[in-house]
Amino acid sequence: MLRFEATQLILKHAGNRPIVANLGPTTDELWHAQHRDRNFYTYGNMGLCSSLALGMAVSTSEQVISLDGDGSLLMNLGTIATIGREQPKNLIVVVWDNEMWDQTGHQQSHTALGTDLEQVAKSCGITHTATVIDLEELETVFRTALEGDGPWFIVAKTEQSEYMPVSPIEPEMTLYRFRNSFSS
Ligand SMILES: Cc1ncc(C[n+]2csc(CCOP(=O)(O)OP(=O)(O)O)c2C)c(N)n1
Ligand SMILES: [Mg+2]
Repeated sequence: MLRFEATQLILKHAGNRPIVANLGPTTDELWHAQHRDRNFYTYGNMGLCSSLALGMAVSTSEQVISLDGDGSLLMNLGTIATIGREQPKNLIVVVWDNEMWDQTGHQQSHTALGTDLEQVAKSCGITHTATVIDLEELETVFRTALEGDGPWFIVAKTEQSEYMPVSPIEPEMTLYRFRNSFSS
């Protein structure tokens, strides 16, 4: 599955829910798919996407969606344990697992060599988990996640694709727009 098409699918069902995006191609593709005030782009901020989404989830009753990456999550596996400990019902983590650190030159990550992030999530006490390999499966699982309680942890296997143009992200503007979208 292509991450861009999968991102479009997430947006199709996300409504106005906040989406936190991993750095690099995930942020770029989210911006190109649909720039919206409720996108929180984490350009340069490796490993903290789901930590930020967790913080948001415990601060709002709205469902929060994290679009994380295998390489970044591997750098901060502790956040999975914290999600398992806190059990935020309104958090949905989707991991774009392309089995590589794509942005820095497609180096193979641990998930290409046996590390199973869904099993990590399960062992941390997250009971709603799935691994999906195509858009159809992703749509079914994501819609189920939106309809019920979480936390959800969805590993979506994606393939390598061409880089899209870097999105014109201004971190201060991201914060400004995103915060304002909650106060209105
Ligand atoms: C602390 C830190 N180390 C390294 C980098 C360089 N870096 C930027 S993106 C990236 C790869 C991220 O991998 P993944 O989360 O799997 O996303 P993908 O690139 O595959 O979409 C790396 C190593 C960084 N930005 N910050
Ligand atoms: Mg990756």
